[in-house]
Amino acid sequence: MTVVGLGYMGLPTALLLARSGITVYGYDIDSRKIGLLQEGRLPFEEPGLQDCFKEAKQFFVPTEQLHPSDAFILTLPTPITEENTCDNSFVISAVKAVCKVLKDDDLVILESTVAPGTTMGVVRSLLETTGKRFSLSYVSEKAIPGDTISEMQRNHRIIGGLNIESAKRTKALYERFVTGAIHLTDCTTAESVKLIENTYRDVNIALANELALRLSKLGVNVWEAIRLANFHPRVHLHKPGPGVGGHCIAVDPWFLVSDDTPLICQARLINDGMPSIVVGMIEEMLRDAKHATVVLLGVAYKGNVDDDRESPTYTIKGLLESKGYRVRLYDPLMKKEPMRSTELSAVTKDADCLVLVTDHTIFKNIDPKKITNMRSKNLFDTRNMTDQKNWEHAGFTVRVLGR
Ligand code: SAJ
Repeated sequence: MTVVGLGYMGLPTALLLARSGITVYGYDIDSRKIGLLQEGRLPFEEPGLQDCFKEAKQFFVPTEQLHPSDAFILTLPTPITEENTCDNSFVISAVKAVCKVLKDDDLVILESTVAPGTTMGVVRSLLETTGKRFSLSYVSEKAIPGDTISEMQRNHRIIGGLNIESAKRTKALYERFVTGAIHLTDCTTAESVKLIENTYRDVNIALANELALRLSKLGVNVWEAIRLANFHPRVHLHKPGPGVGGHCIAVDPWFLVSDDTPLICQARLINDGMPSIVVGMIEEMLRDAKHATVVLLGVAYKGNVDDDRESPTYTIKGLLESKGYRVRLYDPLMKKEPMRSTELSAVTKDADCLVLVTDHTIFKNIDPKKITNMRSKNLFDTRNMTDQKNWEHAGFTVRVLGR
């Protein structure tokens, strides 16, 4: 079989399948990536991926050539267009490439996140142009960056089939490495489920953000209020923050947005508006500091990962710079140089404000007493992670989002 597109989801899927003992061709148009894999090196890091790569070695064949196969799993990116719709162009070129090698009775599985109806519409019609008999399914991935390998195996999977035979064939393939329950449905329902999952999270975070802004004006600590509300057995509120980043939650809800989804649209706008609100709060803190230098703690879009896709940090940086602030970034978890080896003391020198943007656990361990070289000591914590009293004892003026 072949996995088409060896990204954050495609590569782990290919390796898990190969590790189960079937030959898996890993096809990608990026020759640098294929070159690295052929040399035995991974193009990115993810806990457990290296071990999986070693264990899959015998059965995993990275290739720049799309070979005839019995089954194809398509894990291509589906970026968002300027009009906030789903850009299917990578999926379409991959399906066209598959059409060239398709044989009767092959199975084609789409894993990319798409607007409901894409598998039964775009993908099916392209495959039909070949005149071959085929099975077709949609399976969404649900793994979270930072725990991909383990979540890919243990999470429930929803398989949507063109017909029951397609769904059953797909189930048999995924059962080789999935230990979670597998549920069968139709393609469009399966596509929708993927979008619902991330939309649920986006709307929930938007509610938490709105509550943070409202309740803090009433003198309520929203973090404490949410913690207490979550003791109710049927309430599970998420946390406020500086904005929603990553390539999923900040993007997927748009694929559902239409004239009749004002709530989903508004949630996106609330979350996308958070960086600007954070910048307004930083400006209030720095009212008296001319030509202030702001240090953003954390570049990753969320805690304890080294992934900066759609990170709110960059939006906050751009907004601050457009207002004349100097901005420095600090994130020891990022692999990129010079970020990786920058010392905290180098970025705090003569700075006026630290802004905790990413909830990396290591930021909890920063000792404020050791920060002695700032021009003025201000801390704005967007994640409610720091011990406010401890920082105040060290001479900092502290403000926390939602308090
Ligand atoms: N965030 C908040 N408040 C919260 C939780 C998260 O502000 O209470 C922010 C984070 O800081 C981050 C963003 O939201 O910037 C998204 O982070 P995340 O951990 O919620 O989600 P992702 O994008 O890393 O992964 C999600 C997951 N989806 C769900 O949990 C429903 C993952 O399972 C999916 O596989 C992934 O999207 C995807 O590929 O769709």
